[in-house]
Amino acid sequence: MKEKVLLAVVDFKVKSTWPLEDVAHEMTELVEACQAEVVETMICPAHPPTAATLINSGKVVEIAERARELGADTVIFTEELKGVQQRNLEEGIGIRVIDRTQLILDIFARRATSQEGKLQVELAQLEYRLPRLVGNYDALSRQGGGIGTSGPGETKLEVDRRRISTRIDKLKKDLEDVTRSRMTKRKQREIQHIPLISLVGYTNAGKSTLLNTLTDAHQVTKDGLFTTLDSLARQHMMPDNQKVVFSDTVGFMHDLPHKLIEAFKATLEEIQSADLLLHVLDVSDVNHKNLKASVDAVLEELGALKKPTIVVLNKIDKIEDRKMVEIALKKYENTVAVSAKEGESIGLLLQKIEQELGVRVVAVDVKIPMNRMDLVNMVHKQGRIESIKYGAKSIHVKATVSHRLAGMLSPEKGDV
Ligand SMILES: Nc1nc2c(ncn2[C@@H]2O[C@H](COP(=O)(O)OP(=O)(O)OP(=O)(O)O)[C@@H](O)[C@H]2O)c(=O)[nH]1
Ligand SMILES: [Mg+2]
Repeated sequence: MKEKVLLAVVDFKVKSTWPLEDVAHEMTELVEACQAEVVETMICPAHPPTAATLINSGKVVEIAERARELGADTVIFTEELKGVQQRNLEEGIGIRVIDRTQLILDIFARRATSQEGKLQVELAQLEYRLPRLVGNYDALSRQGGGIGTSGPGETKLEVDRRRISTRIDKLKKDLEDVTRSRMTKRKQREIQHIPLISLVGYTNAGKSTLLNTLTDAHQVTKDGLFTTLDSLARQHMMPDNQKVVFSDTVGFMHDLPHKLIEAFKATLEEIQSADLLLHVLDVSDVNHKNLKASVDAVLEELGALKKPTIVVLNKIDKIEDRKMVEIALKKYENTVAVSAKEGESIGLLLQKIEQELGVRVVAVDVKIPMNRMDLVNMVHKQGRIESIKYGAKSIHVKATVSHRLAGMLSPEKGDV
């Protein structure tokens, strides 16, 4: 049976770019990503917010009654709760209470498959829990599964602060090792001068679908939040014979928990070292302006907002009135409108990528001395070989390569 969730939408009564209905809708999708169902949504005033329970005490009683009537298992708050607030609410309502951050961390814990992903999620979960381990923090048993219980688990919840801190230090060290090996791979790519193009965007925008359409990757795509957690990079030969690497990574969301971004820094470094970003935006979502602003905020935090970027307006097949696409195209800078799913306008996107990279390739017909096998290897790695003939003294190569490599192959032409 599905876990029953009562959603407590906290209303600070301040004007926000994210209306409460949108917040509630997105939270419902997050709950569904945990295979649970929202049985009731309650707007809970918090003006002013209270230190003890965040929301008004009368509302706490109301939630408790409603939760009992509906047989709810968990109450999820749309705003972050302090340790003491969470504890008081659990006491007042009588069932488990978690907040949005815990919900997102839980989804990540369920989805993480790589060693790096698991380390990152555990780190974020422990860092979230550490300041909340005060007094009788485990008043309600967290046994028996359900949202908020995936990940480090019961025994770790009961260990004291010191042991959690030790574990955090260990996780950080392990992550450093993983990051180091990632850096080595990146260095190799840099030596080979293969441009890196990172796909970024709100979760569910269609990043993985686009990667699959652009390359022969088989990334899992799904209508739901946070399908991809681990980065995947794929080499691809552009129509102008320039080799590039496309990389797909975890999606963003508005108000993504800071600790989570911190913990995922290693994965997100792919974005920081990219030569070009493809910001994939679901333009069929009426809310696309907010979605873009939220992604930009995370990019800013990563120091990647100023990178060369193409805004890829995706899912245009879902828009009946093509005038809307025209309007959106004018709204943002450097845009292309595509359908990653139907393959529409992908050629246009590739052209734009080539323009942005500005690296044009040239055809070469050269004889490379026998003692310069290193150059032949570079042609193999970076360019496309049309023909190769091994002579007695030299190797006759016909290939298409970057300007830079062409200059190295025939230095007398000085084509650098
Ligand atoms: N109609 C339509 N649906 C699309 C298009 N591109 C992606 N989708 C659908 O949107 C959903 C999400 O696609 P994904 O590629 O998994 O999205 P993502 O950005 O990788 O999502 P996360 O990994 O969760 O961040 C899937 O159901 C896709 O089939 C498109 O161009 N048109
Ligand atoms: Mg994905």
